[in-house]
Amino acid sequence: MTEFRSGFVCFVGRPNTGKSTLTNALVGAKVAITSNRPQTTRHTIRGIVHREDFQIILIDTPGLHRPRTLLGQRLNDLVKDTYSQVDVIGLCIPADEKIGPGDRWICEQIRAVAPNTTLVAIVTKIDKVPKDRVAAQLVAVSELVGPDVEIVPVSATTGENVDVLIDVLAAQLPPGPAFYPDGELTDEPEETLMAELIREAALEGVRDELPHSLAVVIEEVSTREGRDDLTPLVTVRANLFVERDSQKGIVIGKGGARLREVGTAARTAIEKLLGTKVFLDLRVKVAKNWQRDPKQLGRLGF
Ligand SMILES: Nc1nc2c(ncn2[C@@H]2O[C@H](COP(=O)(O)OP(=O)(O)OP(=O)(O)O)[C@@H](O)[C@H]2O)c(=O)[nH]1
Ligand SMILES: [Mg+2]
Repeated sequence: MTEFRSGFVCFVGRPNTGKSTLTNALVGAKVAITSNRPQTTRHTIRGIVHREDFQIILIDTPGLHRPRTLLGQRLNDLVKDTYSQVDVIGLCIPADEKIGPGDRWICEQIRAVAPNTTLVAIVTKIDKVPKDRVAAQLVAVSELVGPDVEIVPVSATTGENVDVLIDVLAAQLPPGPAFYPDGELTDEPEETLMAELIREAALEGVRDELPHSLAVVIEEVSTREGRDDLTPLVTVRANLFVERDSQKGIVIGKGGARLREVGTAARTAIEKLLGTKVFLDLRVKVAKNWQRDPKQLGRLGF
């Protein structure tokens, strides 16, 4: 019989490199929201991969970048804290973008903060480019991380090589017992998942600086009997914060049209999560410049 292995793996990389999509693909369920806007992930999220002879606790982290706000600074600190607490660091680099100063900077940070932690390089989004470009990226990444680091090309969207990546990561884990009971896929509280699903819906289609300005806080969740007395109806009240009055108008849209769309998309996602009918009451509020204000950051959970 093989000895059971367990341990922690964190995914790091520039914003938008596919860390959260990959986390979901490995877990086999949506535990992290994703979007094509950079800085979608704002807290570390645990996703758990269960197999007969190992358990991987994946830690999805916010993308690393040069911080421009207090929020950015806090997110960077959070990621650096995680480096030292894991068995393996998975450095994510997309197949369809040139390696840049951002990747080199992250690599240096990893080496400085966690010199003894196993590094695995992951070339993400390989479905987006032809095979020869994947091969060229593998060479470029190998020059970045050095010859001793294993490199795995993967596509979270098509699932190509996802199993290979799981095995490579599992092979690096120490012997040990499972940390989470069978079937538990994340440690995210339900309220956090709900807030994130609302933010994901709100991110869809907004541009420029607005994605950074969005924050969601769940105010109330209550359950009561539905009209037919069989299906419970969950009421979720949530506030969607923006930083300026002008942004409020954009989020609400003409005659409330955009907010209704966001509400419908979020409600559908929350219903799927909870497995019940949901009444979602969404309000848009202004929290002036919350990204730069320590007090407001605290209130919003950062
Ligand atoms: N074609 C393709 N697109 C992908 C793949 N993985 C991620 N994407 C897309 O890339 C974008 C960013 O994905 P995320 O998973 O949110 O990226 P992230 O690294 O978590 O981003 P931050 O949380 O902002 O740091 C989304 O639009 C995804 O749909 C992939 O394997 N193939
Ligand atoms: Mg993410």
